[in-house]
Amino acid sequence: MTTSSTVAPAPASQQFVGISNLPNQRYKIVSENGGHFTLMICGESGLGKTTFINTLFQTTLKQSDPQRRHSQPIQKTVEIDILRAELVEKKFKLKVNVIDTPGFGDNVNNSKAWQPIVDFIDDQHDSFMRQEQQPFRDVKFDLRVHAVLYFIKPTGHGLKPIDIETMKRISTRANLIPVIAKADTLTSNELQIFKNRIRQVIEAQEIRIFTPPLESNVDSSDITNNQDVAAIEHARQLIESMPFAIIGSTQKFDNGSGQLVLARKYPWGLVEVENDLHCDFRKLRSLVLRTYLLDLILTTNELHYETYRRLRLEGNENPNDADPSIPLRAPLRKLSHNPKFKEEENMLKKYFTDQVKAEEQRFRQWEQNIVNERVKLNTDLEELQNKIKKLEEQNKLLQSRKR
Ligand SMILES: Nc1nc2c(ncn2[C@@H]2O[C@H](COP(=O)(O)OP(=O)(O)OP(=O)(O)O)[C@@H](O)[C@H]2O)c(=O)[nH]1
Ligand SMILES: [Mg+2]
Repeated sequence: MTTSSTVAPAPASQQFVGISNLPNQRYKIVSENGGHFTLMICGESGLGKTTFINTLFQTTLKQSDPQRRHSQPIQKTVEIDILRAELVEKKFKLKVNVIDTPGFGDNVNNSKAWQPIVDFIDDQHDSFMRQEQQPFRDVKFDLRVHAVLYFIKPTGHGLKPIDIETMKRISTRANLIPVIAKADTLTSNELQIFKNRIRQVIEAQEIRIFTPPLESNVDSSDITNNQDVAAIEHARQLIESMPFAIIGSTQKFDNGSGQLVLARKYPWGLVEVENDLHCDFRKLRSLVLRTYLLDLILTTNELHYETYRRLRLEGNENPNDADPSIPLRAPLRKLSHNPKFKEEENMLKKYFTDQVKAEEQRFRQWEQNIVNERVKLNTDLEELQNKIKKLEEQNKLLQSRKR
């Protein structure tokens, strides 16, 4: 069991995710912007990324199809998977997109393991920018990534070059939140040392990670001074706990006092997911889905998307100023990269072919109708001509009789 924090567990009333408790003015901004949030999970293979998503889903997300993900054991994630869910608390609804990514580290050459991840983030910025450039600027599809959880292997030693490289690239594009995976495999002491080492490397490598703002950015008329102080204290505690140590599990066990809790079971006892004395899961959930949800959305729009947009618009004119890790030109469209898109592409192709076929059929029918009409008119004409002929003959006969 690991002890990563001295913070006492929150009272039951705080067990809510808490989005409905956002101050009014924030609530309005979130709902006016469509109330949606996109979270991406990445890191080395087998670190519990998919398990973590299911853990979050079980505890906070209402699933549209609860049978789908829990009926079978988790398989290795092999392609970028987009899960959509709706987070409901009181009357507040938030659409959450979770992007599960395949873990890297299995290949002989992992030097570009970050490529699909940064491509995905860039593609979303690009797609948003294209939609904004349309005459009506009616953005219909926004999958810009608001936060990336980067899973670090609990080795106890430090960060691997691939972790540093990947985190650097992500941090220039999105809000990066590093987390220590499978925290139950380290002792409390080991974990603390590991956390310090990671913090040092992040600082030395100048990797920009998302940190809760320590000053209050909420309108003071909306909040009392005490709440302000509490918010700053909460932010300070979160910063001190970073990188968050997490445990994932979708299984529930009796915690000894008759309560069923999400946990991992060991011969010596339980490691509870939602216990602040065992791991930082609740802190991470609070940061991502509650307290700093709006900061994550706003910084994505104002910092990351704006940087991408500026660099793209400047293009090659001012290359010295540009961060080389952000593409200056539009990324290539890779519709068939992800089987999900491939499926959509195939459906569109089929729709198009069906439409062409139907039009062809209609045209043929129309052509046939014209031919039929012409045949009918010709027959009518022939009949009329015959009648005229007959009448002429009768006329001739009458004329001759008259003489
Ligand atoms: N000890 C421990 N094991 C975990 C934890 N979370 C997940 N696991 C186990 O780790 C294994 C891999 O979990 P996944 O969730 O499939 O890992 P992943 O990161 O999605 O793996 P890829 O899809 O291959 O990248 C499973 O056997 C999980 O039960 C954890 O917090 N602690
Ligand atoms: Mg997975």
